Amino acid sequence: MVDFTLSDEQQSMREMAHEFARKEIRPVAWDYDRDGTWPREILDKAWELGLMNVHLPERFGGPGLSYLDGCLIEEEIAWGCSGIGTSLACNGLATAPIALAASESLQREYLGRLTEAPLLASFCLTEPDAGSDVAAMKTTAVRRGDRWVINGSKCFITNGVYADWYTVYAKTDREAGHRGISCFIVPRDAGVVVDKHEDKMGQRASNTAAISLHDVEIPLDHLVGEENAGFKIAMAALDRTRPGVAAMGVGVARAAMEMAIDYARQRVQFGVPIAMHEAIQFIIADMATKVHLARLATHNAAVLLDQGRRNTLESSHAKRFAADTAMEVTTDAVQVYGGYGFIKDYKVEKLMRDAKILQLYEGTAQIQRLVIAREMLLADRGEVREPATA
Ligand code: COS
Repeated sequence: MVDFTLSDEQQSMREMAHEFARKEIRPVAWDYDRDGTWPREILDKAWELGLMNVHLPERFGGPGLSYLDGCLIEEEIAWGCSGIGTSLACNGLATAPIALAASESLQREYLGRLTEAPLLASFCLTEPDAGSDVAAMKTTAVRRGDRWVINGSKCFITNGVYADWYTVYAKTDREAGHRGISCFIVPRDAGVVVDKHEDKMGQRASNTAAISLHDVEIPLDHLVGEENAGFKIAMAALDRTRPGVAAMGVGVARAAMEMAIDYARQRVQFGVPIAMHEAIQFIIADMATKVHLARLATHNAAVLLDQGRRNTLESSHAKRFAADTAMEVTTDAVQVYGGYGFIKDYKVEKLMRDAKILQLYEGTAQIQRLVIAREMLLADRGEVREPATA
């Protein structure tokens, strides 16, 4: 059965997230953007309200919300500010591999920590020479006695400066390509070095760092899942988090569309509000359709996860379409503002800068297309692929 009605609980959760975005995030979002400062106070409040770590199971103190619930929250938070949204959502990416594959005792210790205090964790996959090509990573983990010894550098690490622990991928078999990668939990105090805080174009309230590990020793039991199974753990984790990124794209696009509509109603040219001109109406109509479809694709990808079904294709559909939508709608919103859209006082330009990263992180727009093409061309070779529906 296809039913797009939200339950009463989901509606109140969405309203709560929206109120938080409206009262706590929007009023300060442009200050954080200008200064590139860290929204610690907002994160602490969000943690208190249960807007972080939303998928962590109840047995570890989390709220155990569904993926669809998470998307409802992430859309609202990103409507307030996607930079702050990324800061809030990052624990979800770091913990997804742990929830998927780690031992019960690792889960209890490290997932539990995040529900006991407003701590952060980071997902460390990308390296200077291994972005889209994950299998090309150079970080190594070598077994020495009762320890793993890890060496390497990771870049573009969200919350990297502040994380309490890191989900780190490293080569445990250098000759085996993607089959030689393993996943580990590395506590910050094991010796993780923060090399650089990045100064970014957009989402400036999120923290992005380059980190390195020099002979960092961790216990043998800090291996997540099987040795050499890290690549698939990473891919499966991204299947679970990409709908959340898509939801953020919907939130950013919706915010830009609302601003464009408000502006079009009050800006007068040729004797009437520009909203009366068909040229502007068509732009608004396209924005509305894209936001609507991006949300449907996002919810579809999330609901499949909630049903325990594989969503690789739908996750990439949602992430690619919502991120592209955010970029297109924010760019068009600046266009509706005309020259004023290019001026920082008018605020809409921040959304255009923020949207760009959505097409880059958690798999670029091109990687999503590559996944979609492979799923369509290879996954069900010779078979008619039944469309997965919510
Ligand atoms: N779930 C489970 N397993 C998966 C999977 C998924 N979603 N996607 C791929 N796999 C498996 C494949 O089935 C294959 O298994 P076998 O070894 O048994 O054959 C293995 O993983 C390798 O898959 P593939 O051949 O497709 O790997 P590639 O090296 O060609 O890489 C892409 C595939 C490009 C899709 C992958 O590297 C990727 O997603 N890159 C982007 C990374 C990213 O998002 N970075 C952002 C970091 S977070 S900001």
